[in-house]
Amino acid sequence: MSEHTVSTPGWHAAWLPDDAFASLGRRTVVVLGAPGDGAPLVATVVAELRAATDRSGGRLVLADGDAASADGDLPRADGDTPDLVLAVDPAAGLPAEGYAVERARGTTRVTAADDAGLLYGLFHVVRLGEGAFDDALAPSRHAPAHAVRMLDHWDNVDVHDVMGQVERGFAGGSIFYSDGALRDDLTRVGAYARLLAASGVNRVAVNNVNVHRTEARLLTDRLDDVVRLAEAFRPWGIRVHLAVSFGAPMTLGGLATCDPLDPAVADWWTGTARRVYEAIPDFGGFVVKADSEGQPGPFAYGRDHADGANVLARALAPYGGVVHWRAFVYNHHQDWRDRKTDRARAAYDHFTPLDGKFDENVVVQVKFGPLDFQVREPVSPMLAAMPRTHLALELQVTQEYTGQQKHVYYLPEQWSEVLGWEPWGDGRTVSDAARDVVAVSNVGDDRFWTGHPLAQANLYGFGRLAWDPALDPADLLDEWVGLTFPGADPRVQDVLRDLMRGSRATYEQYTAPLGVCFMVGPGHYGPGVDYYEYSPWGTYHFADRDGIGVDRTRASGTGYAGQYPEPWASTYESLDTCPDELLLFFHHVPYTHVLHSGKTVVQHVYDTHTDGAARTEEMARRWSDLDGLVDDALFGRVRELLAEQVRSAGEWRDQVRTYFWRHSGVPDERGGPLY
Ligand code: GCW
Repeated sequence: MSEHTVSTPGWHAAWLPDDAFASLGRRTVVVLGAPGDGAPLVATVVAELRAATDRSGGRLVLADGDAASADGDLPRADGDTPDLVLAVDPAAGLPAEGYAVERARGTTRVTAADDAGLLYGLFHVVRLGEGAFDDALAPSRHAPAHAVRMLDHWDNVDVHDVMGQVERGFAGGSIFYSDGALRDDLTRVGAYARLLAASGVNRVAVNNVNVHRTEARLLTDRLDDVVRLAEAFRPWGIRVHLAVSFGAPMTLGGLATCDPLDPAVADWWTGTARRVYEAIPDFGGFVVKADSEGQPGPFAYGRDHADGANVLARALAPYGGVVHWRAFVYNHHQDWRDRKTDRARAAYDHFTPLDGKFDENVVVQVKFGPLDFQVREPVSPMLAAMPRTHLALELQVTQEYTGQQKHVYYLPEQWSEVLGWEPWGDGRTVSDAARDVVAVSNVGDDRFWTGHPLAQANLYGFGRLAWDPALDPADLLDEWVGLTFPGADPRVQDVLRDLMRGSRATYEQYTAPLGVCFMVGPGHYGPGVDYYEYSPWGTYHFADRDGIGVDRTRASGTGYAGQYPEPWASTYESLDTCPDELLLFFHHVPYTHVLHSGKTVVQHVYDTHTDGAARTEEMARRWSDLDGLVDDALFGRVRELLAEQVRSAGEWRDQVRTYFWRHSGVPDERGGPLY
């Protein structure tokens, strides 16, 4: 539990405070053809509109008729022209979950493809605020770029001895489970589902991919818990998925094997999936971490990952379910003396030979980089190497390596870079290559949901970017500020822009430099330059008195650079063209190597660490300008966390600078302190 967990009931409204609905709530709103037409999300929309209009003095009219009949003659609400009309119109030619917005003759119309589209259209109007009723509003059409926009919770039912209630959770306990059981009161889960729907998320996996004993049983005798969670998410258009253990036929089914090619194993999965769908007809599917960090998998039987994934997929297929099969497979028993094994190569080496062998309802889920959610690593080459396999891009909203929700780190800046990256340099992006977009949630039972109140923007930004990867993170930030702090003094927006824009770059400045990765201490927080260097999990920088970095070239290194298509294989291979920010990921160079920026590696490290840490001090000063302008509890929490960020950044600065000094013997030409 974090020290921030409060026991009093109640939680922060995040991006849906009542005031965010004020513009809408003052208006006359008509919903056509609702409710009771077997579209439960329409009832959700109506309830939202009713609450908003009741609060702010507007009027809600539920009118008969379909969208088409209202085309010329908008329904009158007792003689008034309605300000807003919402209708589902399957004939409008919109993609699933899509909607169109237009304004004519004083009325704004939202036309939706289906009931989910109506819900997303409603939240679009909320985001627009007064702008939704401005005659200058330009017509627009909206549909998600990715049909599956999923959050994975690494929540445990039982508190795990090492990982706690939520693995890599930095916001208190789980909102689902407490001390070995599903919570009785799921009101807060409903509030969470509402926030997610407003950001565009439509799937949630409700338990940790490291599936321990109790959690495994969510699939069988604890299925009722999943039924209840599905009920809480359903009104918000969110389908529930479950992380399952590949070993379940043995641990739960009592079989002697979990060999995917054994017919008894296939039967067990078939029967189990049938029972799940009897209880939860809209169940989404399974998420599986197999042969990864100690989790069971097909390797024990000499089978490959396609054999493993397909047996589960076939059990789900009759019901339209999918398997998200994670590609996070690598040797975590490495020997630092072995210079050939390269963790970065592992997923590609294991999976790309299987391209085309996965069933239609398998989605191979790939972390965005080849290592593990680092502040800077290249985009995984696997995302460009499996054209005949459905892929999901996996991001991490929880800030495991990125400051653990103690540091301000606005992740959409990084995600937007990843989603828009062009593996072939020809306009096709990662977003085009990945069918689904998934991220590990950063939410817990903390009153601000995310520990650091500003980390709410990451959760919000994830949903919005999964819907539309082309959105500008700076615009998204303003959008989030507008919703979260409606009507606030303009200084609130100024300060938040100042703190959050470029915050990823700041974090990168004072932590592991130039793409070197890790350098973190125990628990993945704070500096630990050599902490992982001699561990079995991988070796990340090979620093000695002459130089630093991992040679991953084809010519003389691990060959990882050759996993990329052109133009990147050559770009990364060559010292002349490798981008500075990834230099030490791909090359081992002397400390005096001159970067494209004109600085030496060592001077770059000195300068960035000095400047990055100084920047956090400025951030803390800027925040103090908001005293009295935002909610006191929120103000206090952020102030406290900024103080920790300043402390931690100073520690990073001093340890990394000193490490480089002691290894290189090169003094800092700017003359800052070295120890
Ligand atoms: O980054 C690592 C984490 C593990 C996590 C694993 C994974 C759930 O340190 O805690 O396990 O990744 O993604 O499976």
